[in-house]
Amino acid sequence: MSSLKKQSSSLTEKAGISSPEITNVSAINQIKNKRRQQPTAEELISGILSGNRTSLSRAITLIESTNPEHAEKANQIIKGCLAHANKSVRVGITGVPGVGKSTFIEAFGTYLTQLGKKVAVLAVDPSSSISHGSILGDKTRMEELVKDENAFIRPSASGENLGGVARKTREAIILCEAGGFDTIIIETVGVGQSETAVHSMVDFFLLLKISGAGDELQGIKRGIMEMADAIVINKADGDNIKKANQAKLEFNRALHLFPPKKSNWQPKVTTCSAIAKEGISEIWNTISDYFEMTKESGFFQEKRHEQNQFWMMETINEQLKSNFYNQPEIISLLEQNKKAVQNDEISPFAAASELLKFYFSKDTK
Ligand SMILES: Nc1nc2c(ncn2[C@@H]2O[C@H](COP(=O)(O)OP(=O)(O)O)[C@@H](O)[C@H]2O)c(=O)[nH]1
Ligand SMILES: [Mg+2]
Repeated sequence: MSSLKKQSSSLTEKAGISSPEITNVSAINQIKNKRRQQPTAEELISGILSGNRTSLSRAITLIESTNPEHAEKANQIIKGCLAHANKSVRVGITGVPGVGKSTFIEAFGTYLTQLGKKVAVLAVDPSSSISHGSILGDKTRMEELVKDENAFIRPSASGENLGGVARKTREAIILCEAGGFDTIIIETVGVGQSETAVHSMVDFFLLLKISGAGDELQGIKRGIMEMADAIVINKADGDNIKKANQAKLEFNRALHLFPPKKSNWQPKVTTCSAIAKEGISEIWNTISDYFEMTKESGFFQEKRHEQNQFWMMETINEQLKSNFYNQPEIISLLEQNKKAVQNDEISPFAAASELLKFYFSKDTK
């Protein structure tokens, strides 16, 4: 009787049908599973050290992330890898777009893996947020190297300023070295100050050129010539061979006019054809000679120590700057002061000093 009554009651008309959950249980489980799948910093470190590429890739992604939680984890991983880093040679390659960097790295990289080396290719390209990563777009030019199990190719960190991209590449070098890569190639396109950034993170700096219309030295930044440990004239094939050899003479002459380098190394000029894979072993021999000479003289280590000091200072400078410019009050005060300076209402120095005074008086984090 009572059960009958219950059934007919309007209050129980939905008996037997559970009310819908406000939250989607399966979605929650999916998220939980995903979280569980995210490897811990320790797991990534041991993965990297045992040569697992997925761990290496994931850790580099954490380095590149702008999420503060990821940054924390990335720092832990770098710390764990640091003791295992430093056992490599680092070669920087620069040259204007179209000179053949990607094609060269394909030929050079496969030559090195055939010698039994483990090669990691990274890039510093501050413009990559527009071009979607210099290496990524070029992976088609590195068909062999992409498939090579002794090579690791990573497109450049995108966006941000050069300082940020460069720092991330430097951190990625540490992880690659800990992952057993003994030859690190850093590619950069010759725009802005990216060569300087790359120069300060590599042991050997190679400038790729092609022979021009005769006036080889025109348009080439003096600073880059000074930084180069070798100049390689690419596309020395077919009708170009003669011109390439002429360019070689001209560059050689020009290089002799520069004061001697601190390393005492006399920069070399060679020709090659990245497409025909010619002249590649000569380039590696030159680089090897350089390493032999500078390791013996102590310059190799000295330069790395200097670079570490430089990067410490760079990181401090960069973070101070970004902290300053990202304060909401500073952003609006800066705008106001810019206008005031524009209208001659305040001197630029007084405006700057006002902003800084405000910044230092604030409890900033
Ligand atoms: N003839 C010739 N063409 C080359 C050589 N190396 C590269 N190239 C061509 O030059 C163009 C630009 O090469 P790429 O590697 O993409 O240059 P990047 O912009 O410096 O990376 C491509 O069409 C290549 O096929 C070479 O040694 N000889
Ligand atoms: Mg390229």
